[in-house]
Amino acid sequence: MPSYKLLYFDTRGRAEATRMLFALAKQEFEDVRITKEEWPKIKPTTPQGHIPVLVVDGKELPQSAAIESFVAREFGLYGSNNWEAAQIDVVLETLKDVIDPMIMPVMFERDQAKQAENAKNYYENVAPHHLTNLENLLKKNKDGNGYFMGDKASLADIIFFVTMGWFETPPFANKGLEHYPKLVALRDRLATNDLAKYLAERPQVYWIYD
Ligand SMILES: N[C@@H](CCC(=O)N[C@@H](CS)C(=O)NCC(=O)O)C(=O)O
Repeated sequence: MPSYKLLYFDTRGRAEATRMLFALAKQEFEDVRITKEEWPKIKPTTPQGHIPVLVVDGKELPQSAAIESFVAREFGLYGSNNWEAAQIDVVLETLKDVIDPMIMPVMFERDQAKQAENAKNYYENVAPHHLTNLENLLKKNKDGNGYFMGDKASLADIIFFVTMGWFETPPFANKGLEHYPKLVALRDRLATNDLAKYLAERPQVYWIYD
């Protein structure tokens, strides 16, 4: 079995999905959490000057999405054939449609009045279309009462769970999600079943540094 070492900051950020994939696969890995003070020294030694980096038997893999796909493929969490993998990709792309218009205008907006205005616009004009698409994808499998693909949690469910995490933070506080009961139920199932142990034991850190 190869050895896995994941380098990232002591935040959830772009490493949390990979940590969850390892947890789902019940695979040990070294969870290296670099401090802000250590980072300037380590930065020039990384392949692209950024983290996360996954080190597999000494070989370095940068880029969070590449790392997530690699780990998912390693442990059978990316569908059981090419078609299923493509369906998982459809979920991942739909999740990008959900999250991309939220991150910069809302989560990273420091002007509170602007943030409130952007959040309102996001909820009223942007999110419903993409969240409806997402719930429709979930409903294609077991009427929306299982996972996005097959009989077990996959990369799609993990990226979904991480994406839903953004909705828990201010200024969203899960507002509006009641219109998507199957999505909420999947999030809760993952939290209380597949990821329960991981969530109970993970370091209590925020998504990003303040
Ligand atoms: N596209 C890259 C972006 C990586 C990235 O920007 N990482 C940030 C942390 S989230 C970083 O390394 N920041 C410190 C720096 O750039 O010096 C990925 O998804 O891995």
